Amino acid sequence: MTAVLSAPPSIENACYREYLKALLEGDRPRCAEVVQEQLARGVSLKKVYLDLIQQAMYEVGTLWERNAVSIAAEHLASASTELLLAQIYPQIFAQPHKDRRAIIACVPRELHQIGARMVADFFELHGWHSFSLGANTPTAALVSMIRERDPDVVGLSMSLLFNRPHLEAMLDEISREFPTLELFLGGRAFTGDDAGRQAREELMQRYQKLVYFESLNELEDYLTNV
Ligand code: B12
Repeated sequence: MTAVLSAPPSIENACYREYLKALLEGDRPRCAEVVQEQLARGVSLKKVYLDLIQQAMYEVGTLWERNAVSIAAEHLASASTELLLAQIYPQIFAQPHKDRRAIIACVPRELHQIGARMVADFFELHGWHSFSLGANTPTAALVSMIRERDPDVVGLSMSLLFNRPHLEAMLDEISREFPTLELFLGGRAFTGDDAGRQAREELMQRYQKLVYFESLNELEDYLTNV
């Protein structure tokens, strides 16, 4: 008899809706339960990150844009999400580690740090040591940490296209000081519309070591093949 291979489990819509409802209500225990239930069902961490946590934050943004939820609700959802990521982190950190290091930071003035944090976790999940510097990282601080930690990769996150001058100033400085360092770029500023696409193409032409990653899927390809 031939064994039937079942597809890896995914997040079901009802589960996603329940998570989003709990997130908007500020019901952190229920959010945490949903996350743990999905991981226990065998849903991959990548799917939990992308199809539950990220998807819900994008929807919170759409609801906020339409005035369907308040700014306070958006802040609450962000704070709860960061707490959930911190709760998942010990499971990620349990992976065996290799001698590879990545520093992940948001460009100056950039306050959107959840994506950068997920990226740092994802490096960790693949056995790298990651150092997540969070929102609004000053260039001088990043440069001194690069000197200190000697990373294999530095990843920069930017959600707002109007922060591009700060990103370029940061890239100028890093490229001058560390010309052979691999630089990764990502964030909502570069996804979706033409302006974002054009910006990332111009940046990759200008900075030879810069590589753009649309999502954790492309990053996973890199991390499993490196
Ligand atoms: C939460 C949130 C906030 C929070 C952030 C809190 C925090 N702790 O991070 C706060 C309240 C601070 C905030 C503020 C603002 N926000 Co806001 N925010 C959001 C929201 C709802 C969710 C962001 C998020 O967490 N996404 C989830 C993460 C996981 O997704 P991600 O960032 O895209 O990251 C993934 C990928 O992009 C990629 N990636 C990201 N970085 C990197 C880096 C590397 C190296 C790699 C490889 C990959 C990678 O991998 C990640 C995982 O898959 C978005 C809505 C949205 N659609 O994104 C609006 C949104 C980004 N915000 C918006 C705006 C306008 C603002 C404000 C200007 C509002 C205001 N008037 O004050 C300010 C600006 C603050 C600033 N200077 O940065 C707009 C931007 C619109 C635009 N066209 O640019 C959005 C899209 C909302 C909307 N629908 O209009 N915001």
